[in-house]
Amino acid sequence: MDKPASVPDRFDAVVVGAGFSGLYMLYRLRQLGLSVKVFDSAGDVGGTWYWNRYPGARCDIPTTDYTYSFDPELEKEWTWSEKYATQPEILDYLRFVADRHGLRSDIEFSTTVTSARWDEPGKQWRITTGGGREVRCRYYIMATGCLSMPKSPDIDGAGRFAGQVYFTSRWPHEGADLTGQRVAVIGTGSSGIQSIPLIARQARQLTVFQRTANFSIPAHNGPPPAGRLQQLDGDRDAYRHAARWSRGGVPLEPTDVLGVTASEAVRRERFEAAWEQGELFGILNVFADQGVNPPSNDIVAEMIREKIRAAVEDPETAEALCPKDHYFGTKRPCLDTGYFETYNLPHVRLVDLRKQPIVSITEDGIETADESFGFDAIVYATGFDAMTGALVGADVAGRDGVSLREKWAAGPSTYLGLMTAGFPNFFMLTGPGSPSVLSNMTVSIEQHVDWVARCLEDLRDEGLETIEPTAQAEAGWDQHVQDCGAITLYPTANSWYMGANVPGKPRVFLPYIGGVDAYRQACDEVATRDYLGFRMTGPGGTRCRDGVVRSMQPDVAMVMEFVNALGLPPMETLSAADARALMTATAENRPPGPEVGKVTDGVIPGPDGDLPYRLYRPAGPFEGPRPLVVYFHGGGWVLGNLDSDDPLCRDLCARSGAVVVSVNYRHAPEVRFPAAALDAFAAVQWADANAIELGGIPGQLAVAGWSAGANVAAVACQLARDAGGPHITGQLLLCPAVDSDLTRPSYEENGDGYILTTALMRWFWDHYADPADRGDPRAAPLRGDLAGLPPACIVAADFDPLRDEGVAYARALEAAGVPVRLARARGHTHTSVTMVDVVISGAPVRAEMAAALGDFFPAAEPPAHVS
Ligand code: N01
Repeated sequence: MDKPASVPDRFDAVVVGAGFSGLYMLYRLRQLGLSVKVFDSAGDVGGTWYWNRYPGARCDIPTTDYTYSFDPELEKEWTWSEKYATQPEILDYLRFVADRHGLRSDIEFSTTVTSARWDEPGKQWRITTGGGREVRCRYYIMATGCLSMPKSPDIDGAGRFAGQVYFTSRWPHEGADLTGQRVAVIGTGSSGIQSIPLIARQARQLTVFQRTANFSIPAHNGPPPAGRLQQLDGDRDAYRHAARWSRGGVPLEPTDVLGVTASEAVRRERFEAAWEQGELFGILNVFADQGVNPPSNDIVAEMIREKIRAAVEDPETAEALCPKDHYFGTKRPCLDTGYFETYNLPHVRLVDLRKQPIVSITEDGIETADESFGFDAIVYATGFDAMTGALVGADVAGRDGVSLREKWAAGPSTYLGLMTAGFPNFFMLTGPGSPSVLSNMTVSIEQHVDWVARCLEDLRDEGLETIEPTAQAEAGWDQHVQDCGAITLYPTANSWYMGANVPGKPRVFLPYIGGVDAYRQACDEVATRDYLGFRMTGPGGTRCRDGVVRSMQPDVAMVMEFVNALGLPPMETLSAADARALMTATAENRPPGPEVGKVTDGVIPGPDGDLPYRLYRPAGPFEGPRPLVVYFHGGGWVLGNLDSDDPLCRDLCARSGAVVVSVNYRHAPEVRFPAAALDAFAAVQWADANAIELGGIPGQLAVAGWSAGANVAAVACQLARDAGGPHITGQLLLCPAVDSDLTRPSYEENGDGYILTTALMRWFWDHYADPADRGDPRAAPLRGDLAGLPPACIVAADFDPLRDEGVAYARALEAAGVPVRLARARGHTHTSVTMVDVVISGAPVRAEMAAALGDFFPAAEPPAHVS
């Protein structure tokens, strides 16, 4: 019997989009036995490949990789004709997949979803389509793609042009015949760069309006690479597995060659090989550090510019085509076929909008600041409101009626790029915060779809009805996504990755750059840890294991992984001499730290003989006196010397503009407590007495130290107060050891696996002080009288066993009336902040330390700039 028209259809799941992700989602949901409806405003399957039909449209990942892997039979039945297939061939492929699996019967084409509302009492979504029809579903899945919402042409007068107007992203299905016409192309991203050579073949006159010159490398298209086919034919499963666990979704051996240290010959060889290969991941992998280190990036960028200059005959045009305003890779590089050579054709002209901006589009052409151009056709290759445009444009409102647009007004916020709090049972495929556009999309799509399918299956098995991330888990993931971006050069560019191409869009790094492999691991971990960070509800109540899946800084995690893989013996199992040798050996190849003005070594008289010191004077024109910082190295009173903390001292000196005097103190077990503390106090007295000779400003003397060095610095402050001088203006304590009680929770939480272990801390104490002495404030300054001590800055690192005692010292100082700045080294370990130029995320912490020093010395000269 027919249902009355007023009763809405109900499905287990509604999917929006019938491109790569929507089709596979439908396939997987059907496998679970769920009822599904897919809506797409297009007339057929294909998603991005349905719309982007401009001449020259191809994928930019080799098509052998840009393909589904879920159906081994499909892989056998379909062969790609080219290394980079054309849009019609990719569209044919998707049609073939849809037919092969009979997917069309659950897809409604030419149907736009206009709104979606979460119905809390009904625990369902109410979806409205263009015709005003309502359907209901338990799960609402947006498979709307990352580059599907065209950016409106934000150019004055755009509506006035009387000639033909084309958008690369909405190219007419019947094609566009530009033969003999005067054509303008605006935009030189991938779409422009792919279409310009082909448009030039038809047009009588082609004028390209370029706002930003873009990096592009030749695709060297042709048959699929033989080597790749051999690998696939040899062991397809192994190849696909390697892709799933690679950084970008295409198997690739990451290089460890650093651009800055490689020889000229190696640089050239690696670059030329990547150039010849013509693959994005290859040219992004010339050097391990090109994505994070400007000088290394410049090497690759300059080599590409050389190629552009060689390809383009007119030097002025060549120079205008050379990208200079962004680091290579930070805007998506393009793959082209004859793009730069096109400008050698007599009827093709480049207009550099940086020199003559467009004033307006007129009825018959384009007016720039300098010229009026007449055209028959204008092609907009101006890009997309990427990653969020299609999602917020779809009018989705979650619990309490809050829309996604409202929630994301300051930038998207997601958990794993898959879901967002306040929107139960709402999934995004390749959403912001997932690797998506930085990866081979098909691999990322399959991973997302598989994760969602597994999640829905688990919910069903457990009798649960809804799932939604917690605020804590989501905030943690957002932070992790930004942390991963922040250690790269990507946020420096005005790219669509940053939302910078759309006027008014919040500037946020949108994709997850930690890698497909790391991302997959995080998603799997969340699921296996009982959906960590998700709240699930069902008739039996609510289930939630709240938490943050990744909170360590990504570069710290990489260092930890590297160190743990070395399999070094635990230090506490070594003799002091062997531990010292190991520490020296591991520091051998580290970067030296920033340049400073002058470094001099000397000795000072200690309580029992001379103590070596090293003085760092900042660079810069100012020759006059500077504030003075007496610094004490870390190493558990057993290890360390002037060299061990040299990069950190340089960094502190360069950032703060102070003279830093690093003093070596006597070490245990040769000389035990209280020698180190007494040496530190003596060093401070000496520095105060010799401030002028050291280039210091009398009366502007601070102490600083790391770990055990921070311990003796803190003790020196107490001894100075008790002795009535010298006057210390501030104490900067990085991850200080301030108590001998090793039972605080951080000793348990962070006791193993982060270099400084609880066992090693015990070993240090055993070497340094007898148990009977460990309550003495000169060993455990937390136990001393804290009144009247100098203002303090204490840095406590999240993954440090000593974290809680640092925090306790800050609280105790505060309680005693001492001004305290407690800085959290978020996501750091006991050692990572000191790893100058290795752990990039440590730089902001050290900047805060330098700022704290600046606060101790209000009259200090402005420091030399250190990034
Ligand atoms: O868009 P884009 P796209 N006045 O944003 C310019 C994927 N894709 O469609 O850089 C003047 O990259 C804009 O200038 P600027 C791929 O991921 C893949 O080309 O903002 N100019 C820029 O030059 C790609 O990255 C494939 O200063 C204006 C251009 O228009 C992504 O889609 C093929 C302007 C837009 O470039 C987007 O590529 C195609 C204005 N008002 C696309 N507004 C392959 O698989 C914008 N521009 C190969």
